[in-house]
Amino acid sequence: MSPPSSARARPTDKSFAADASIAALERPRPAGINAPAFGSDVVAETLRALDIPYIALTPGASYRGLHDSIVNYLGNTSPQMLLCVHEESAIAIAHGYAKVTGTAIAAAVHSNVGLQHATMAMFNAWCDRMPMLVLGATGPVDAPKRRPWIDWIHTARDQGALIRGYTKWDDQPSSPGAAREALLRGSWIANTAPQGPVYINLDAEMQEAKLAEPLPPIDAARYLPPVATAAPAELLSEAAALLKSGKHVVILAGRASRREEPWQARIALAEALDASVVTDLKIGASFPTDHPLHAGAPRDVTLESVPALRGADVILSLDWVDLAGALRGLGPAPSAKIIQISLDHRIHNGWSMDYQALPPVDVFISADPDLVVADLVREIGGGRPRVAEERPRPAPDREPPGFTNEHIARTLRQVLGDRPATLTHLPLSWEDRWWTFRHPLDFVGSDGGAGVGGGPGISVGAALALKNSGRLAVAICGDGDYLMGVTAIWTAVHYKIPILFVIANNRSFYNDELHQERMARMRARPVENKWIGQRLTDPEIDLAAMGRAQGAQGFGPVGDPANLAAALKEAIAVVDSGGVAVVDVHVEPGYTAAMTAAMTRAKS
Ligand SMILES: Cc1ncc(C[n+]2csc(CCOP(=O)(O)OP(=O)(O)O)c2C)c(N)n1
Ligand SMILES: [Mg+2]
Repeated sequence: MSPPSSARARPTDKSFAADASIAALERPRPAGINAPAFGSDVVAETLRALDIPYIALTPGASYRGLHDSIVNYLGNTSPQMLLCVHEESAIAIAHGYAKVTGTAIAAAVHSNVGLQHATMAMFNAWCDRMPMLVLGATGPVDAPKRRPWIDWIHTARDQGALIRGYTKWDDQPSSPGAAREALLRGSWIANTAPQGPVYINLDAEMQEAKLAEPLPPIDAARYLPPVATAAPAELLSEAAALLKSGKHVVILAGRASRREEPWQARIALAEALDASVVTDLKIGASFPTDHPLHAGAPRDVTLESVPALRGADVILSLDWVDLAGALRGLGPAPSAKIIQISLDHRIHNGWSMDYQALPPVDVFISADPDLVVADLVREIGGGRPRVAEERPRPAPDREPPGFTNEHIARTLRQVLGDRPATLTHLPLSWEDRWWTFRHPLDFVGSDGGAGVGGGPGISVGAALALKNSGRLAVAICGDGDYLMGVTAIWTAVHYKIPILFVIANNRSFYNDELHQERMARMRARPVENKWIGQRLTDPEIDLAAMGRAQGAQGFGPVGDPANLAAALKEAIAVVDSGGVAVVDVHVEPGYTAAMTAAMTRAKS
């Protein structure tokens, strides 16, 4: 069966099929069951009909029925369980997997408390527009059937209310037939652009009850109709004419899939228009950053960070995350004509304001830009093709002063050479000029919701999807981020998911030191107190040991840039042999001047 064709990865793409070496793990004794007998068997069977390879979970009695069905009815295959130490990891792993593949896997979380742990990670996935099928549980909803105390505290009248503001849809089906329908609908909604998490809450009694009679078989594919989101012809012509009339076109290359075809189409469009292209480190790579038309990838697009915007007469946003924010410096009535191609408005709601400020728009195309850009190129014609010459991004020869994240970038680049790698996460203070993206899988984007702690889990999920791809999965995490999500490492080690973690360890929640510095300056108070309540010292935490404690190989702390290359080489050898490596790098507390300036400008 296939998810809808508007889903961002082709469902027939078997390069993301379940991994054989993982499939060999945690094999149950065959239970010899070949027909569904309980409500939860129907749920499990539907997950299989949906072609979902994995279900990331932290266990809980509220879904013991489903747990049993996956192990003993399905044989822990299609989907296979990925045991996680924390629900936040389970969701983040599903998030990271979707970042690479464009399609949803499942996650299961225990009745209300598990979901409460899961919420921040679900918010991250929502803001990042990444699909996942989250299964929870409650009840028994019928009160007399509850066990004393525990079933009562873990039953909530409206559990979905916890996550309704940052999911596309939720449901609490009360029969196996309704549960099957809910899973089909949820998968269809989650995978249809704009994508996002859905939540399905399974009544414990419904899961555990015997099936009164078998459900009539259905062809699941017929319940997942493809949703066409291409542009109407007249709007396409209008946009093409406007773009052709532009003397200085700027393309804001926003949310996009990891597929190569739309990537090539964006290059063709930029070259046909001789347009400057801006990208965004908040989201995955969307344009080659060494292309002569690339104009920068700042996290915060302003006239200062992207001067090309000031001179633009036509601006094309391809689902840019914060279009109004990018245009803010041009005033409330920018003279440039604005074209927006996005479906995002379809899921804006009253709870979360991740929809950002309202941008002025002259031509609005309600479509998935991945499906429109090639049409635009055809409409515009060859135009003014321009051959992209190799232009290595500034890799300044001079050694940067001190020991900063820039050293991590430089040294990692040197050690990797031309080897394909995917950056699965980057720390907040990363600068776009430190790394070149030449392929959509070179970078999968940030956590989406700025929820610190997402980095490790998202990286493990991305690495799972990348296993056997020939790409090295590299997560570069801040120490705060690593510490909050560190137990995702156990899941990576346990399921033999190779990944390199490099920790930019400034022994601080340093981003917030900057905020305290700013407060002190604004209030004329002592700036030197900014570290209090921020520094993670006395004792310093041994981050490599936290990796080792979970079966990873730990390196460092590396306190001298001269020793970094050797540590990275050893760590990569571990990953090449199928392992997980953590390199703790003691960078100095402090951001580069450019980063500090960008942050203070943004907050002023
Ligand atoms: C869950 C959560 N808690 C707190 C914050 C506020 N916050 C933003 S950045 C940051 C510091 C992150 O520390 P680290 O990962 O070490 O990166 P650094 O700032 O040191 O570069 C914090 C605490 C947040 N965004 N998310
Ligand atoms: Mg830090």
